[in-house]
Amino acid sequence: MADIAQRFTQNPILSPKDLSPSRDGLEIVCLLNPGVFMFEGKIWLLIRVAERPEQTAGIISFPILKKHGIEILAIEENDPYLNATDPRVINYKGADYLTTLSHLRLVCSDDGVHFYQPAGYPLLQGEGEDETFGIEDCRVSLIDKTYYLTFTSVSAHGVGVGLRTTKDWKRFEKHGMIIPPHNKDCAIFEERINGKFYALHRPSSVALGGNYIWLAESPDGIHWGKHKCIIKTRPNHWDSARVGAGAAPIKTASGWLEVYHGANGKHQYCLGAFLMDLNDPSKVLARTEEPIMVPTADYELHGFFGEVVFTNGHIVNGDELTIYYGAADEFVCGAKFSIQEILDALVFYH
Ligand code: MAN
Repeated sequence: MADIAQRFTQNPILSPKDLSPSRDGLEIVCLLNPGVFMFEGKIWLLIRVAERPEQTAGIISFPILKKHGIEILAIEENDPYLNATDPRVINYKGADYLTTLSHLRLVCSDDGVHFYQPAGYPLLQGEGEDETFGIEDCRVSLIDKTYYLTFTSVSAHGVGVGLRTTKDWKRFEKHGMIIPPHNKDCAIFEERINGKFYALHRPSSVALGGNYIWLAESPDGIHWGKHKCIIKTRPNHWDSARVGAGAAPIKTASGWLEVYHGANGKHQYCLGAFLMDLNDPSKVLARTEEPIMVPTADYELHGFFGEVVFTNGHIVNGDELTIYYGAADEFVCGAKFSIQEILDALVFYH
């Protein structure tokens, strides 16, 4: 299937070997799904770095964050109580764990292609009992000179949305879990609409319902209510199993444009787009039928978890949209789109 993405020729722009593990004894297995923002004239990525202990033959080991540091759990590969068929998650004696522990790391760049880790900025790590399995896939929204970081907080309690805010990327204010499990893919609009904050988020409902995109309102960007389901999965489509928002919506003359991910039953992750009313984003005006980006390059097809393109960060410059994305859950890549071309691909509801 063809798509309308113009991939960077330099892809992947960051691979696990390009950064150092956060501590001795760990290895970086994946770099993926960066939040993206401008700060002090540079382009910054807040990358999800997924680590695990260096593995020894016949044993699966993985880290968990505890109050006093990291604890390593080790299970024999042929233990009858172990189910390790998914490279991302394991089940042991009925409980789920992640095979890797993710933290968030800052890198910056002058040209948007070559990134380095600047000195003097902290790593963002999971903290407290709701983040013992790490923090992931951060969206960064800039509102009134404050950066809002919405990320996935993972623990044995479940998967929810955490919020931290910062102005200088050195000092952070923690607001705890703003949307409880099961929820992820939360992106806050970068402008208030009629005085209110808005955010997209993705609860998962196991019985009735599914993995749909919802919209929420807030008076302060911290407390959220008036939840409304706005985008559902579509049977027999590329987005039949799950959908989730990417970064903050892009304001265009026709409406708020959101690039989102959709997966099918075979866990193939593609990107599509939808358009919301400028004045009332709970009104969805249009949506793409076909994906705008499909995993096709070798680094998208083969990696830690193949056939994945997943974005939660971008830079807008006039008509040019540069998305940064996780490829095959292992590499950080970039691609450019024409915003007009995405708008032209939308199918209006009426
Ligand atoms: C899914 C995948 C993993 C992620 C967990 C928890 O299994 O997206 O990469 O670690 O959810 O968020």
